[in-house]
Amino acid sequence: MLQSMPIRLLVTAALLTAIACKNRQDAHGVGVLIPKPMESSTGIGAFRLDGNTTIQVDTSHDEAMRLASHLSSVLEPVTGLKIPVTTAQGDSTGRIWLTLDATDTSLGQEGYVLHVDEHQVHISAHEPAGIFYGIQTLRQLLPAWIEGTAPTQIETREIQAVHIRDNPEYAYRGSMLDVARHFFAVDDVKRYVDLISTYKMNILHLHLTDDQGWRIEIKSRPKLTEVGGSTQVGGGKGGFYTQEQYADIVRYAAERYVTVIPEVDMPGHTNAAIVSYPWLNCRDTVHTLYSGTEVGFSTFCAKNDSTYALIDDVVRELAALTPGPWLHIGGDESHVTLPEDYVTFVNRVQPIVTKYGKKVIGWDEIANADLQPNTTVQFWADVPNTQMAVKKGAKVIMSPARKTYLDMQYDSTTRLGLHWAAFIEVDDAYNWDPASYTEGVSRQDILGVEAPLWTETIVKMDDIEYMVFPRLPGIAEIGWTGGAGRDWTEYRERLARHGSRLKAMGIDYYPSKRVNWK
Ligand code: TNX
Repeated sequence: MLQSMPIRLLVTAALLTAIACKNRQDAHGVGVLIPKPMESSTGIGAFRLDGNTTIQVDTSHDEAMRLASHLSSVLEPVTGLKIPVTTAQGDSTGRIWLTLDATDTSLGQEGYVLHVDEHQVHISAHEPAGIFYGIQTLRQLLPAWIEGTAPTQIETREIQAVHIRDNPEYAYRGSMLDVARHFFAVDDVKRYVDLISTYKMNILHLHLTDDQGWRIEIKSRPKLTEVGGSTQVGGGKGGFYTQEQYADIVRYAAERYVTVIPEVDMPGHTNAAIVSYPWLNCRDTVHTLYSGTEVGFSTFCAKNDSTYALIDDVVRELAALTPGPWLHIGGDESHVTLPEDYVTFVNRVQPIVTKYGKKVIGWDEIANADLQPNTTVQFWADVPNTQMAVKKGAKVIMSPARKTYLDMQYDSTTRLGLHWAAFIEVDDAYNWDPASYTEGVSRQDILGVEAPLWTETIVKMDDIEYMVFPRLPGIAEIGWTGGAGRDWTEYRERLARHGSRLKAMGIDYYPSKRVNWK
């Protein structure tokens, strides 16, 4: 039979099979991953999740056990399988095996190795964060249904064989959520944490205070929220997080290896605080609750000790609630603060932050002050400020507004957002390299990358999702994979395959025409 088959037909059949395999590999293997791993290859065969699958942890390490249970609980509703978690017992067939390898320090704090073959899945890491990221990668190797809630067909429960060794380029990979212009409930913030950690971001910067609202309870200064928390842009009732709610967000984020950085923006952007305690202002201006969107009209009084006494209370309480190493002091657009007052102010606030054990971050304007050794500057708009920061020895977080501002419109037809910095299409947000973007700011000066979402025009979770996706995965990849070896035409194919994942997550993303969504 075979012998009688014309050679040409045989060749065609072989070719077709090869193409089918290639497509299958691309669709389910490493060709689907965002961010792109450091080293990866697609193998032969697949691992199948079934009734015999177990999750095994090498030792009864608490955190590894927690991650194992987390993986089991992610898989259960969509597979209908109750995958048991055990300590490793030697029977390797059918297991998802999690190992903490104390000896392999080359994997660093966040790196991992993920090996999948027909018999088992093995994630090993030096630190638990690496196991978490290995699990995030594993999720992307499963079809899009993994991100949904509906039970799925048994035939699709396959994980393509792969070998991945992965480690992030930048230690700081974040997004900022402005909860001051519009207030967002705890559950929305938790969902935001879920979304960014899916793409291996590890920082949530919360912009907690601005002219329009003060969103964090300070027990020793109750009016900040009683008065200052009572409105928002557009005149709605605003809101604030109690300290218990904030601690809950911090805990939820930490379980997903996300560090919360609280920002108290000052000396400008402080109308809500000044209305709460009018003596914070030493100009003759009368302040009332503000629900507009103009900036740069308010300032704390830099000359009075009482200003710093309040800041001391705020920083002390906030630092005690924040396990992460940083506290952000804002410092942007202080247009009505005299330049010498501005410098005095930043110079006096930095030691308050370090006294409570935190490192200072500020927007690029703070480079005009004397920077303390561990102060980090967040570049958003001003290149000379940022170059000055580097000359003063500061590290830089790259948030160029023209690339990373998630509140910028995609194009002139976008129904939400602003466009003062640029229109930012999905390829614009991807096509840049932090290490070469700004003259005088090179790789060793850069701590990482952050994409801020300002919320003057963003009212609800649906709006957040529309502006953040599909741009955020690209910024996450810049932070994780770095500048080299990235290419938009290759990335857009991977991104296209995330369309169905985003849908499964219930995300209302902007369906950019520059991507052939799958
Ligand atoms: C500039 S970026 C601001 C924010 C606005 C944003 C709107 C920065 C440090 N300040 O106050 O919300 O533009 O895009």
